[in-house]
Parts: sequence; C-alpha cells; structure tokens
Amino acid sequence: MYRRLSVLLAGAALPLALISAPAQASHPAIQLGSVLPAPTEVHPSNTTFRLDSHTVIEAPRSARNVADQLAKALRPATGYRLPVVDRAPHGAPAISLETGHAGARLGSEGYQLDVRKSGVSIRANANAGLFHGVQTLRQLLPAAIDASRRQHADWTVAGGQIVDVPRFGFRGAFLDEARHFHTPGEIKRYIDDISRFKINSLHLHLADDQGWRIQIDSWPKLTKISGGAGTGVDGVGGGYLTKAQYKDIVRYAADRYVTIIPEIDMPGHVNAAQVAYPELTCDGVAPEPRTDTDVGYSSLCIGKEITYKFVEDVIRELAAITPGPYLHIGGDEAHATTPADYVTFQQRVLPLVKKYGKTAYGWNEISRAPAATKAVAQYWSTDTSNADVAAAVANGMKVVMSPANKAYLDMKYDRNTVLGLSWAGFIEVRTAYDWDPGTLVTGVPESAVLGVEAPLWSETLRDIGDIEFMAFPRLPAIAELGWSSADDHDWESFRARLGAYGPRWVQQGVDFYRSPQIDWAS
Ligand code: IFG
Repeated sequence: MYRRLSVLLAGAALPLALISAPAQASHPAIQLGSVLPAPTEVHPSNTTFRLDSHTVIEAPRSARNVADQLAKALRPATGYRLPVVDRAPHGAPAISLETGHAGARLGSEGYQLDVRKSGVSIRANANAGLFHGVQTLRQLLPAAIDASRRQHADWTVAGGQIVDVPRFGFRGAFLDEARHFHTPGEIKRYIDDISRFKINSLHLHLADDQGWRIQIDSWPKLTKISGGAGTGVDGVGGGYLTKAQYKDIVRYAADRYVTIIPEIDMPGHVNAAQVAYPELTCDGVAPEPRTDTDVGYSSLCIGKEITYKFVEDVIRELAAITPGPYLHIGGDEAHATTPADYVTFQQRVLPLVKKYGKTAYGWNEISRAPAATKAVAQYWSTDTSNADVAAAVANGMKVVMSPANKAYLDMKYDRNTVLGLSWAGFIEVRTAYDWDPGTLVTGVPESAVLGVEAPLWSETLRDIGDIEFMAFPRLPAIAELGWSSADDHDWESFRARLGAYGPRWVQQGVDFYRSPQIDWAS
C-alpha cells in the first residue's frame, strides 16, 4: 500500500484506464534493437515472422529445458498449442533452437537469432545461450505476450538477425534474506524477473545480526533459535530455508541459467549466531537478540578454536548443497574486530572455502588479507579508489562491481521514495546506468573485473512487491552494464527502450517505479 504513495507523490501516476489499455490489434513489428540489454549486433531485414496456431517449437532433446520454458511462456497469451518437437514437420512454421558449433565468438552464453518469414532460429554453443536468445525473442513479441490469459494480438516478430554476446561473465542480483526473510516462492519470482534481463547469478544473504536463514545440520540452534518468527527487522520477517527448499531454489535457478551464491557474513554481522551459540562469543555470554538495523557491533571470537570449527562446518555444509563456484563469506563492517584479528581470521577462513572446492567471494574489505588474492572481492565502496583493493588486484584478485552509490537497489530513488535507505545517496535510473564497471575504480582495470552485481538489502523491504518496486526499473540498468558493450552505452537509447518495456511489467503484474526520467509507453 505505502509503496504506491511514493508514485503519487512523484506525480508519475497515470489514470488507471491508460495503464490497463487493451493489447493493440496490430502494431508495427517491435524493432530488433529495442531489446534490454542492448544486443551486440542488430541487422534488420524488411520481412516479419508471424506466430500462429500452426507454429511448432523445434529443439534437440538436449535443449528441451529451454524449449519447454519457451512454450510455457508463449502459450497462455496466444492460446496456441505450440508443440515442442524434435523435428518440425516439413514446411511447418517453426521456432528452432539449435546448439553446438555456433562459433567460438558466441562463447557459452551468446546466441544468434534469425527471424525469417518462414520461421525463427536461435543458435548457441550451449543452452544458456539459447535461453538468452529466448528472452530476447519474448521482447520482440508485443507486450501482450506476457499476459496470463489469451489476448487477441498480432503476434509478429520483426525480421533480421541479432548476434549477441555478453561483455562480462558475472551479471548478478542479490537478495537480503536476513533482515527480512523472503519465501522460496518470492525468491523464484525474483529469479523469473531477473533472468529476463540475462542476469546469471543470485547472491542470497543468509545470515546477519538479526536472523539465521539456512538450515545447518551440525549447528541446529542457528535456525531453531535465530531463524524463527520475530527474528526479522522490527520483529517482522522471520523464517529460514530448509536444505530441501534451498536445493529446490538452486534447481529452479539453474533451469534459468542463474547460479545461486550463498553468503554467510563473518566475522561481523554475527549476533544471530551468537544468540544461538554463546560459545561463539569471547566471554561465553549470549548477546541479546537484535531486530534493529545497527551494524558493526558483533564479531566472532578470533582467538577461540571453536570459531573455526563453526566456520568450517558451515562452509562444508553450504558447499555440499551449492553446485555454483562461489561461496560468499561476507567480511564487511567488522568494526568490532581488530584489524589484526580481521586479517588473522581471513587468512584461516578464505583457504577453507577452497578446501571445499569453492572460490571465496567477499565484500572488498577482505582485500586486506594476503589470502584474498585467490578470492573475488565484491566492491561496495562509494569511493573511486581503494588502496587495499588495488594492491590485491595487482596480485591477482578479481572484482565484482557493486558500488553502493550506483548499484544498491535498496537506495531510495529520491526523497519521495517511502521504501529504502539513503546512506549512499539517492539512485534514480540514470545514476544506476551512467557509469562503467571497467573504469570506475582506479587500480581495478577491466581485466580484473568479472562483472557487476546489484545488492537489494531488505531492512525496509518486506515482500516481493517491495523488492520489485525497488529493483525495477534500475536492475535492467545494471544488467545492461554487465551484458552490453561499452560502445553501446547510451542513456537516450536505454531510456527509450526502458520506456517501451513498461507495458511488459504491467502485463507481468510487476509494480515498478515509474521514474519521471523515463517516458513510459503505458
Ligand atoms: N551496508 C551493509 C549491509 C546493509 C546495507 C544497506 C554492506 C556490504 C548497508 N553492508 O552493504 O549489511 O545494511 O544498504
């Protein structure tokens, strides 16, 4: 309810009638170049493909996962059967998915989309590329394609070719499960939302001062005591993921070529763990449970051996249920840990991640530890230089860019935004878009940048509606910085494509922020 207040305040609200305008009977085919993120190469032709009741989806068995998702996406609004077949009947109009030998240039995530009068083909070296090509195809159909009920629209796709390859391999989103627990259903909905923009990783912040949000068998009180009702901010938003639920989310994400990255924040942000296990404090006394939003007051006891047994057990159990390459071990705001103890801790813990077959990922403070040169630092500082990070990068550390004053989606859009925080400043759409991950920070050249990630902290975000209001329309800006080439970076082009995308969020039921910086199509 209070989300909308900010829209009215911003004066961007449109009369309801306009928002729910019926799908147009016919429309000029949507331009190939209108896709978000901007594709690498676009070669329009003067033909079009019309999807109709005879269209089939042709795919090899190995690409069934993608083909079935494409069929599921197109059937409701068109009402067409769109059967998935190994081989299209001769002469049948087909959307063909083809993998293998698509050319080294496309890598593992790129694709080539060809739209002819007779049919559409998507070629890629791997299914991830096919999936990304499908997201593009969905955007080339009228917005009505996202309706959940049959629409009478002209299902034409503009003819031509798109060749599309990502600039960065790491294009991430982030949900803070600790401050407010979001259910598996909400996490899956967010995975649906972000995968439309070719985001390929979702970082889940699973423990913090307020609550512990993932079942750990060897330390059961973590969730029994610190994962229950009342352990969210202001006592709202408790709960936790069982291992079964976590594995189900991992599978759901993998089907959409999104890798899950779990984070257990240490050595700070550990009050919830210490409430459950007082032996994890230096004096053995359980701290009070906390549901406020202060940070920097808690620390594991660096000198006690049980600390490292705890950390290793948690890393071991998380690694066993995480197929992705990364485990995030936090490392931010350890203000209650001395600088020397912080380095001691990281020197013991970073190698533990490797011991269990994963690459350590941590907030950029980990760069103070020599062991971090084999890890990945998530840069969240608002500064454009950082000596520790530059030194670690010079010794091989890689970086994911999440500058809080550009990429933190929990920052308010402007002073009217009811949700969110503002400690890193207001972030309107253009602020989220107008920067370059490859050049932002001195001493962090593009060669050291794996990509980008857009954190969404949940101190003030209670449900998926809050999440989507803060994520959209800024997440596509971060997604474009991760996917599109720096040469294609163009605010006027981006804002036009974003404005045209608005009706799709209306069809999807996404309550997005109608930024006054954008001319929204409806
Ligand atoms: N900083 C804290 C988060 C969260 C955030 C909210 C990091 C790495 C402010 N640490 O961002 O726990 O409170 O914007």
